[in-house]
Amino acid sequence: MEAELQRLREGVLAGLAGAADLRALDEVRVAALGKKGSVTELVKSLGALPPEQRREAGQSFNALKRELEEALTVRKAELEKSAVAARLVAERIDVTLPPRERPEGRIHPVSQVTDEIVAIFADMGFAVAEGPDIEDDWHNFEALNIPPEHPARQMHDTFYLEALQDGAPLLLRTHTSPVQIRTMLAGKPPFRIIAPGRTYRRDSDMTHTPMFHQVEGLVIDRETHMGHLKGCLIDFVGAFFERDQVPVRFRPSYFPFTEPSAEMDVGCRRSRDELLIGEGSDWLEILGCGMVHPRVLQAVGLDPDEWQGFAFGMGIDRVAMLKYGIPDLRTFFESDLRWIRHYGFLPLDVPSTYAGLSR
Ligand code: 2NM
Repeated sequence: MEAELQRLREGVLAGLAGAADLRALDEVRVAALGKKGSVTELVKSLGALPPEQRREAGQSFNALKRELEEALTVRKAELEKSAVAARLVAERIDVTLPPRERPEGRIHPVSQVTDEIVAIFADMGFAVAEGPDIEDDWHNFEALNIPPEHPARQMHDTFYLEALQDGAPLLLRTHTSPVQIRTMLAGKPPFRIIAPGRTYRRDSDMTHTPMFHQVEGLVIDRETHMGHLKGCLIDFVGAFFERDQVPVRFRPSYFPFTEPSAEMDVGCRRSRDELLIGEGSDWLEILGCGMVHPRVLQAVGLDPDEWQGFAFGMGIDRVAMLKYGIPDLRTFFESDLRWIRHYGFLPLDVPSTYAGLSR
């Protein structure tokens, strides 16, 4: 009996020592201490011994079992340690190596221009806010002073979903303004945010795609006025088109959510087949803006006698086309590799206002 125990012990200890990795170790564990393992079977055989031998044998079996379990724990820790060491060697990265000379991937102009716009407004102290693409009527329309019968609802050509919420259909947001609504509801003024993202309208032709990208901005404070709006947006177009004295003009306009409202044009020159922005005697509409309507402030629980501010919105796809001379909007979403190789940006051309937006 004693000899048998000794053989078993040495066999298992040799197995543990010889296990080259955690998997092999586990096999040794199962073969010895598992449900049908050699040690387990030995313990089961105790019952067959005469009662006077059982006690002593039981003690030595248990001692063996404990010893083997302990040896297993020690070996497991060793193997885990060397597994980590092996991984550290195998996955070693030399971060001082230069990047690939010719990276294959390209950044889509929409992503690049979004990053440019974010960089410019981040410099002015704006934070980026986000919200869901699927919205409800209240956040997309009602809170923005667009009641059910308002003509702007047709203007917006909304995609309604079959899913209902409180009996009313959910919808795809027609602008990113609901993000501003959610931000104002969730926080405390002052606010200074921009909301870039996907928006959706039932519209499809040369210059419209059913999904497009917008960025909207919002500033709410106690004394924010139209002068701040103008200064902010004039600085923006100068930074965006990378020119010092971009001619601009503000034309009166109408939006349900702002009063007064305006559209901003930038000076441009149209030659044969080129569009030059930032000089010239023609005008190009670039964005919509205005002072946030008191009813919008009331809808989010702000007192219009205490808080006021401005908002603006612009189409990212459209300004991307203008800045980078891309003629057809629909090509943006065709996933054409030749197109992205031509109009796309290198991953390391990260826009920043200090390095030069597009260099
Ligand atoms: C525009 C033009 C003018 C706008 C207003 C708001 C909000 F939520 F504060 F009321 N967000 N965005 C706004 C104002 C958007 O897009 C052409």
